[in-house]
Amino acid sequence: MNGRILIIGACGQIGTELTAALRERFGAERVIASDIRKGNATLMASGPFEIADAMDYKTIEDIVYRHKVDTIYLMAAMLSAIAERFPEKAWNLNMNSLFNVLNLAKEGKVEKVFWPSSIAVFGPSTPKQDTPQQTIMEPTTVYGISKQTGERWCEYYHSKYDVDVRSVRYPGLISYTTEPGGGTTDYAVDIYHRALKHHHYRCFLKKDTTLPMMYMEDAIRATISIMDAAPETVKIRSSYNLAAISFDPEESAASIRKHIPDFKITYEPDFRQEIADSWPQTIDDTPARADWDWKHNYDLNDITTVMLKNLKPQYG
Ligand code: AKB
Repeated sequence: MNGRILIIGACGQIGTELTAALRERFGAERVIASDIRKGNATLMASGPFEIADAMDYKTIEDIVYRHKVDTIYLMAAMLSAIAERFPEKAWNLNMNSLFNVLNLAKEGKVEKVFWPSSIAVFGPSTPKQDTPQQTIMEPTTVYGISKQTGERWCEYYHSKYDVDVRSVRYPGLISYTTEPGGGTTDYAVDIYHRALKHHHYRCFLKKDTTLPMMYMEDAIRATISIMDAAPETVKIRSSYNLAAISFDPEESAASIRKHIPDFKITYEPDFRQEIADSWPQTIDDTPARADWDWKHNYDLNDITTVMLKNLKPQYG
């Protein structure tokens, strides 16, 4: 990599930590953060930042030229729960931003692209346990439909135009730096904030709703690893299954009780239950482990320990 990196959607849950990790590795000046609005103070102070709408091709192209960008991470997206409220907006954002970046690569203006997919590409007819890389995919959410379509376009641009695009299907991601924004797996982060603040969490999913999850540090490592991998080792150009652990809200609460014994969880499922019920419970990520050596480090108890330790100062 000789040019600079552009992160679109740098102020979101993944983008914030990805920006920090890439700046640490390549130097602040080589990593351009951009988003539709400013991010947290640490991110804003850490290096170059551009306000940009991911759907505006001209603005993105201009940033690419001005900063001599050769690699783009497109992290802007509308997640599953919010997308159900704004289907058309979600479709436009999730698809147009992807086309902008794929077209920049097709025209030779950037060399490499990362685009995130999700376990949301699967649907109720997909096998729920050890969901394979290739299987039935009939997503029933707007977000899932946009991610599945995006995967097809990534593969198409790779095979027809030789675009070097790489992607993983993220599970629910757990982090303390930036809160998640509008997903179905958000409970797995909210629960730590509420546990510290109120010793009680009212969960919007049922207690036995098992979903695939991952600690953010693992997710960032996976993202950077697939981008580092030699092109011939990245054999899947739609998107790779990526797994770490799976748990339900009861198991999450039990791990918190090891630190906060009087913590209570109650259940009031809402519309997000139907989304969660349509997704896999466990994921088989053998191709990612075989092709570019992926492995996770954090299990549920490790995540709980690190989340509570780092969030505690916020709640006194
Ligand atoms: C969501 O819940 O929408 C996301 C995802 C699994 O992609 N966290």
